[in-house]
Amino acid sequence: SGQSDSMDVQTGPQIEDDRTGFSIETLRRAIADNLYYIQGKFPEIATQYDYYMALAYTVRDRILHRWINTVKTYREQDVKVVCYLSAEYLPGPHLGNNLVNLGIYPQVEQAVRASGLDLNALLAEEEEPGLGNGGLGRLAACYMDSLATLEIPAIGYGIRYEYGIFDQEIRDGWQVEITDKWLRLGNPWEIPRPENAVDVKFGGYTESYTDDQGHYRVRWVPHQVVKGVPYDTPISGYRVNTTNTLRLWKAEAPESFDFQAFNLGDYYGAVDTKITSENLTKVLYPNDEPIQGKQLRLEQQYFFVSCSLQNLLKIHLLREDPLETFADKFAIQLNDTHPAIGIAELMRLLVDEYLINWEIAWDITQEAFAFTNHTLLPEALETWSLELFGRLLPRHLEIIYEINQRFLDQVRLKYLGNTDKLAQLSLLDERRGKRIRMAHLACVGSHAINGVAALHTELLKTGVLRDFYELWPEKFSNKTNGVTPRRWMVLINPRLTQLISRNIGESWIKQLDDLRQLAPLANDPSFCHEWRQVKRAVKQDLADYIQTTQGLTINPDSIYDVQAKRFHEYKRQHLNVLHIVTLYNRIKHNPEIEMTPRTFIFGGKAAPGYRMAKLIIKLITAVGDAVNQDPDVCDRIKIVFMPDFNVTNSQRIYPAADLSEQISTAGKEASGTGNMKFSMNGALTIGTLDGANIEIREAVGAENFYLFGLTAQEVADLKASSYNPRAYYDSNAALREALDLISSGYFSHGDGSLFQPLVEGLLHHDPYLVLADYQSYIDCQDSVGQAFQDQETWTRTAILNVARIGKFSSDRAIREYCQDIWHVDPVHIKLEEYVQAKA
Ligand code: NBG
Repeated sequence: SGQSDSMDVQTGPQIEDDRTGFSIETLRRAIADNLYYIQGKFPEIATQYDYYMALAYTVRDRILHRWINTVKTYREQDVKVVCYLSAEYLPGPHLGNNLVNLGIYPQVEQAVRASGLDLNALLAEEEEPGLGNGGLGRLAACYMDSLATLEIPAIGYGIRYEYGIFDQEIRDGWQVEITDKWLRLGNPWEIPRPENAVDVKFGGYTESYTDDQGHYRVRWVPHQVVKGVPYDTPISGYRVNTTNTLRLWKAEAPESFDFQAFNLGDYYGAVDTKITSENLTKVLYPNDEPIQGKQLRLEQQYFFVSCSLQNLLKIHLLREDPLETFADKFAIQLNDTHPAIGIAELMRLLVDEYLINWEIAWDITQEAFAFTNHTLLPEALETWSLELFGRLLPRHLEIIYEINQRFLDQVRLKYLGNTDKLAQLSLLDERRGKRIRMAHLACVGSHAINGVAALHTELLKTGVLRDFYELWPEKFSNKTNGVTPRRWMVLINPRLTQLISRNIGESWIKQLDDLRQLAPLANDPSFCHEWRQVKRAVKQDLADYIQTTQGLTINPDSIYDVQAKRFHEYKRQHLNVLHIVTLYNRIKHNPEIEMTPRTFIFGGKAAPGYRMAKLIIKLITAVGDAVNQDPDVCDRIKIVFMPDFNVTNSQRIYPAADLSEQISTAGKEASGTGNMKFSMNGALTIGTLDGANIEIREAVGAENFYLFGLTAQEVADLKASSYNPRAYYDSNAALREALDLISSGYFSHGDGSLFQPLVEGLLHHDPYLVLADYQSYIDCQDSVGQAFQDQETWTRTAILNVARIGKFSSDRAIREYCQDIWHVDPVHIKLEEYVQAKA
């Protein structure tokens, strides 16, 4: 049986149920049944996708059993539940992950083989839900995994976008965006719950009235109502029965709301309403920064937050708990400011709909909410114009005014006569055409505020949120990000997982600190040898994949030097390119030069409207076209751009990397999480003192980390002292030569203008200090190249990186949130047998 650890089914003499059994024969039969009864196909005409669906339903049945028991237990035991509010989730493909968590990978592999099929081929059929842009959405997914694994009652709330993040194709070296129709072939992992639909209001006006008891009340008369329908996806924990819920809301037209009166005799008008309503959750905004002034975006945010809070209140009242205890039963986490409108919405629901008085409602709200900030970039701090906001959410605008007035009264008392403080702290930015500051709303309405890495939290306290820190230092804490080792090691790197587990057992999968037991093995030659064989095999896999998908041959013995993340100037993919061009120039000057062969691998999407990011992609592919074909290079440099970086594709990349590029301008990357995934899989990091890099370096040891570049303080100082990038160009011959080669049109068929915006931008502005860090980066890369020659030392260093990476498990992060912010405890789920449950 696949159950172990705390997955205790009460066993006894029992015939395996077709929908819960784990034996190979039962699984094989279940797949065949589902092919027939769910897909409506027989083997002669079934496609691989049909078999994938049949298998997915087979696995879902086994999860359902656990899911139902989990929901039942939470209801019966009246437990405190974590509610994670996030506009984005990037869970990645579910099937493989569920096999790992259920502990039935080997059985399923055999059952699939017994059906004449190949499990890897079926896994490849799954279309991942790309419901996020990058780190923030993926973090939410890692946290959902850890919550379930730690047996913490939790619901993730979000939006069921019909089109997720676009698929990226590269044509003529440029990024092209293709719509992501991920639901086209159905989604076996979700269950719609139309019976739990809720109504969400938009627009209109407010009016006051006096209720029966003579109280002053406000009523919101909306212009439009949209129905939110929840779609639930089970989130299984690793080797536990706990299966939590990811509840994503889809917008539909309501059946009621004057639909008939409105559209009497107007059939087309009625259909129109349906279309406009459904537009709301049609598409994810593909930007990693807020979109200024897009009404639909604000509608999306309010829509999913209102649905979720209404749902929570319903659950609470169903349990017959008084509203005053709401915050004892729910901890609501705001994943960045996108759901911050929830603070005003909970106030509205409590005050207007449930008639609670303001002070009590405010206590409940502050106690329930906590806020995580994910960025330091000032342009990423979300604000909404009063005009737009008031038009869409007239009642919330009033509530925000009220919150602000009461808040500023407090501030006034503390800072007598200091009008600057009032202006700085206010929820309203009076300068730039009157805007609502969502981060301020989140801070005022939450009892806890956190950053996502130590440096980031410090910079919040001294930078963007400094006034709030001065006011309420006790609200602030740091929660360094983490990632789940189930997906990011066990699932994607079975070879490494087996090597580790054979030597130190399996406990590390749930207690990542146990990887420490690997440290002594770094001095064991035969272990090191096996480690190298594993790495070599994984690198060969990636080489094969690149060969088949792109027809490009890469050398598995070269350094796989990888930068995979969203394209943004602060992440400095162009600094990486300057290194490549510098190496290329060295070869052109001296074709005989000794050089450790490198394969530069890039992956990542650029926001469709971010011209500079897209130009950097073009530069990479252009340099690749020239260098990969140049006979002088003799395979010492290869450049690969892997299109469509998403969870699925990333899973091939992390395990194969030797070198992880984490080269953002210090003080700009809040944390980074890719940095953790690379290290866990035995890559060494070349990085700046930014985000979680700092803590990774502390954990693995400075001697096992390639550090370069300015510190956050030095960056700030240099920018304050009128930074002159041109001076670096003038004084550094190699840098000048690299930039000149790009400007000359060498990589653009003689067109000297193509990359001018990039080169000119660097020479005259260089806001992210690429030129200032250039030499330090080149020197550091030279020592990487040297070090790779000594494979024994390199391997030892890689092993030590993995042995010391335990802190960066999302389990550790979630434990900290549970203790310091949410005050929730694990709830053990026991399985009732289905046969009994039915009776
Ligand atoms: C991103 C940061 C990353 C961080 C993730 C997860 C946003 C707004 N922020 O550095 O850029 O790792 O959040 O915290 O997407």
